[in-house]
Amino acid sequence: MSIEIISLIYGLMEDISPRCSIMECKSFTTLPNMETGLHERDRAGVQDFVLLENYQSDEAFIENLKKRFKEDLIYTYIGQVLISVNPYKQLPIYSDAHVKAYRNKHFYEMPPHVFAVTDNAFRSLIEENRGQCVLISGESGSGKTEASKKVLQFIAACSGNQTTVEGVKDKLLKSNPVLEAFGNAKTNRNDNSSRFGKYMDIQFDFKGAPVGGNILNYLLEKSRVVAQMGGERNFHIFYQLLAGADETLLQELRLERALDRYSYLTDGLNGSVTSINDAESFKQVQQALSVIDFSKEEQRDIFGIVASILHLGNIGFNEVEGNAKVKSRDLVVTAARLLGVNASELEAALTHRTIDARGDVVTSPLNQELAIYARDALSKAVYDRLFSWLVQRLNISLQAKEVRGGRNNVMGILDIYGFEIFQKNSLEQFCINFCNEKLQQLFIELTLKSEQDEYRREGIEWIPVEYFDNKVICNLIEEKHKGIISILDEECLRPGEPSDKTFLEKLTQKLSLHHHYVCHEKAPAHIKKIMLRDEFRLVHYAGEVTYSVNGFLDKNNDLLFRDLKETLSKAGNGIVRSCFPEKELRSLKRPETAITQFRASLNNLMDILMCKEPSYIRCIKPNDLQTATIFNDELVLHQVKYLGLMENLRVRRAGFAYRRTYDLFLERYKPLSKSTWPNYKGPGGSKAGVQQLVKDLGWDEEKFRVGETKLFIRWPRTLFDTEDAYQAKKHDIAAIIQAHWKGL
Ligand code: AD9
Ligand code: MG
Repeated sequence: MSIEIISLIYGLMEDISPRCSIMECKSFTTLPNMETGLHERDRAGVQDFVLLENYQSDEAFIENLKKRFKEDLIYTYIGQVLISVNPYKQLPIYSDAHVKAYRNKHFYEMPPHVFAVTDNAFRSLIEENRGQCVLISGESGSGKTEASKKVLQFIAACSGNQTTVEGVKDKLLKSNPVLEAFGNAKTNRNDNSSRFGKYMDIQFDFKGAPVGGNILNYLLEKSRVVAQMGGERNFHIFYQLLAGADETLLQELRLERALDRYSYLTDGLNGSVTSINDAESFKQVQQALSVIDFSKEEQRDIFGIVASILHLGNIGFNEVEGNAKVKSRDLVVTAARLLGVNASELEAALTHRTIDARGDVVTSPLNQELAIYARDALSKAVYDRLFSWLVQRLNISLQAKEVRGGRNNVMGILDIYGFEIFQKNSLEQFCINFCNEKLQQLFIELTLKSEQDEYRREGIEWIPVEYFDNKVICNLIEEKHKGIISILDEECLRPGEPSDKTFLEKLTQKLSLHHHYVCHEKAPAHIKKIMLRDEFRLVHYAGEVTYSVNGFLDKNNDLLFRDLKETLSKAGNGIVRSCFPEKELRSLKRPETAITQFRASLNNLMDILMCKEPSYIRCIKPNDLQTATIFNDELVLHQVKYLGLMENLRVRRAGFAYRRTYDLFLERYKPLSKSTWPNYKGPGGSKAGVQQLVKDLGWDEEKFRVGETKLFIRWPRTLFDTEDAYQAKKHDIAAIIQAHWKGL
């Protein structure tokens, strides 16, 4: 066989080798399959915004998303960032066949999909041993949690299938219904809104089989346990238990099915939601708990706690000479039995407060208002700690027995509450929106900034693209001594009589000149009209939010009277006892404030994410009505803007849409020129080879730039034409080989 024919065969084999596929996929950022890519482009917009003719125009951007949404094409790329528009209906695009179709494919070989992003990350993890994280962002109801489930589904479906691995996968998948039952609730924006943040790490062995996992949870919105806004519900588990428990369990827990019997369930929406089947979900939760190895006793304790909270909520108080008295002792007895504490002790703890001032122990009675406060604080604390206990317990079950892969064999999935603007916004929204600011900061660091840094590093001449860097808002919130968090903590810890009002005064005094802080006095007339005196306003990257300071200090102090802690530390219910350890009572250190704990856990999360290779899924909701039929241009545009998608696209387009290392470019396209086929033999290595190749291809100067290590290509068309030429050449080559074999 001639040397030329051998080289031809070699060239073709290279083309389909796995080594080639992963590297191409990472460096050839946008190479659509000529059939699916172009076909789909013609059918409904472009599948990568980089291909959009009028890429500077907001209207064109929205039009493209809308066109695709109407055709049920909910995914679109900007380079490697996936944009996902919530379809609000089940689409037949997540089947096993789809998993298979996306497995081991070049990123752009198939239409955009959450599976493509996952496959890409998964292969980087396995083949390059690089820790990965999938960052999912977007506002409440935009589809983050659903996307995170699809990521998990794909990983579970396409990784190892030995019995041990199946067990781990089952547990990972089953952790979702449990966490959602206890951590999600119906809000006015989303019937299944996550009221906590979740970061899940999946650990793999060196063969790519999942061997364990770990979940970090962030700030559960525990105030929901005792009060909900109109139209909203408490956490799902309360309704699930009442609807799904059998008669024996209900009797054991002294519960009745009627929701209106429970004061903690009657604030908001008193009833069921059509999209939710509570009884069915309860069965799933019970089944999931069994799969995750929760013992019968643990399950009994968990539901005992949930029931005890419903009973606690019904405990009312009279006031006699300024002292609170429990109205119905029966309820205290029932709650005490479920928690495993002494009823008289619980009653006393609900109506008294003991203060230990350096050895001077003084017990004083509470008035009615304070007793209600103590009761609600107890319910919130018990629920909150039960939730954290559940996560810890899940982690024990998910712990890898033995990890043989490197420590980088981890893929993280971040699904955290979206940006929130409510009618009334309190400390919870402040924390949630702060978290979103930090994630946007990470996006800027890792995507917009790093993209531009690459041009600089590669020595490519480049006009920087302006983008809004929200670091200024992060600083406003978290800067030491000067930021809102420091001011809040200072006020909480200050002796004297700090109050929400004095906190607001301090804020205004220190921050009124900041461009992103608006106080009532200095607000422009049209804002002043809608602002109350106990409110401040922040200009977040995603929009302006007015916060009411009412309750800020109280929520931040997160006080649970000592008497209650002491009672619970002796509980017969094992979970309660472990959630309120005695050593906490003995500690002389003042517990950290809620916001300080939150900031520390967020910064820890940022550190984890910074050292991983990120994949982005940016979720968008098409309307506020949770319906499949409406695409609200204005609402979508707002999200596109604040998610920084236009800037993201501009950065990708203004520069060079594609880049590829010289070695890889030459390896693939060397058949297109005599000077590089079968190998480039001139001086200067692959860089010079590529320069020669593009010269032979007749590319003009405008189309590309030569970087230090990579070739940068400005327009997609250039690459498509080259790829077309390559495909044609491949056919010619195949024909030559066939003819050669026939002739032998
Ligand atoms: V929140 O910040 O937790 O309040 P998410 O998590 O962004 O919010 P979620 O994933 O819960 O939103 O999606 C809201 C609802 O939209 C889901 O309950 C589904 O009914 C619907 N949804 C979202 N994504 C999809 C999808 N890919 N296919 C079908 C979807 N329905
Ligand atoms: Mg969610």
